[in-house]
Amino acid sequence: ESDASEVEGPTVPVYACQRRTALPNWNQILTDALEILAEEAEFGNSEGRSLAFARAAPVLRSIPYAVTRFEDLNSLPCFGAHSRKIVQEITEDGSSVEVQRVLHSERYRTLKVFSGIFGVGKKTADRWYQEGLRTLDDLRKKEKKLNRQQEAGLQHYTDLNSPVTRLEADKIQHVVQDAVLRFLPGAIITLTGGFQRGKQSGHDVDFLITHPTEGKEMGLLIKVVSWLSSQGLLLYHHMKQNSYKEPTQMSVQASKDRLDHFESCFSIFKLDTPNEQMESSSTAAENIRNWKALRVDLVVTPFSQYPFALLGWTGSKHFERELRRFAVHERKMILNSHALYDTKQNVMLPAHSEEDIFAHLGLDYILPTERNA
Ligand code: 8DG
Ligand code: MN
Ligand code: MN
Repeated sequence: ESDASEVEGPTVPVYACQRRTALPNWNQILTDALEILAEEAEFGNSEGRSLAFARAAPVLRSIPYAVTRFEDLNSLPCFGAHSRKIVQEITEDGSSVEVQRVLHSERYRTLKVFSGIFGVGKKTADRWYQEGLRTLDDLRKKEKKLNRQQEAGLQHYTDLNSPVTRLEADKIQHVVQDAVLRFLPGAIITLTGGFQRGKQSGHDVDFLITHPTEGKEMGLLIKVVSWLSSQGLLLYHHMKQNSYKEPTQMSVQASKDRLDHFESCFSIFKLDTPNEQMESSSTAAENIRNWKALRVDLVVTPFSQYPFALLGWTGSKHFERELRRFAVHERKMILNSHALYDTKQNVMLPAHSEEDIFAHLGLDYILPTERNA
């Protein structure tokens, strides 16, 4: 009989797309800490440093137990000296000096607020910080030149930074479904992103729209968006044309392209929130706002690209990044939200389902609810 302490659990694979990462997260305190450092490094443009933390945290998300001792890390991949030290600090002292320093730093806090504005990326946030701006009021007062998207982001900042619930996502789905089917009966509308992974809340609602007859989806989105707009349901939107050219071959660059080329609409919906509480006190009912601003992404895909789009938009972001990295380095294949290409045989690999894509890659199928890396 072997000693219990020598019994090793199954080894954790290196790539996140080889792991099943279900909710809940047993190591939230540790993953929060590592993700704060990853974000701080990203703010500082230290891509390598950021990736090291960003790869360590999901390992802890994937294991179904809490790491309570630094030694527990010995059997886990993707942990460099720095990430190990953070875990050691937290398991031994309850918190990490470095993480606390970041959390309290003016720069991190400011960049966090600014990059939380819809339409403001890390570069812009940093530029504003360098210019001495610190708060949302600074942005409003200084009458900073904001573009239309940032203007809307600032205006709806509070709503857009409060989590979208599953119930709200379902309500939006009904609205979108109704609008799409009005113009294209037989269309398929799929809720993707975090909600597809089983999350109970998210920062936006993501939809893929397609039709089994390829070509029928063309021209649909503009009609849908115009109609939604005419109903007063959109507080903001911008559209992107389809810019995809079906390639005969793909380069590694195609898998590094973070943005895809589908026709899409990035919007802020106005969702009615009828006041469900009873007429309570005498406070003026007119002062109670009965709507909420919500971020919604609508993406239209030709049916033949739908499985790739679904895999790409279901996320998580880290899971996607790892799928593409695995494809290139382990299989010499190029994956993006449109297609999969085998560089050894020089062929595009078609797929009818997400399962087909995992099979092409020689990976076990991972359910959407297990992609919370
Ligand atoms: P959350 O909204 O619940 O917070 O999380 P999420 O649903 O996982 O994140 P997301 O920011 O809404 O992104 C959903 C997935 O969409 C994510 O894996 C990245 C993927 N995605 C693409 N193409 C594009 C694109 O062109 N723009 C954006 N923003 N996301 C894209 O596949
Ligand atoms: Mn989302
Ligand atoms: Mn989104």
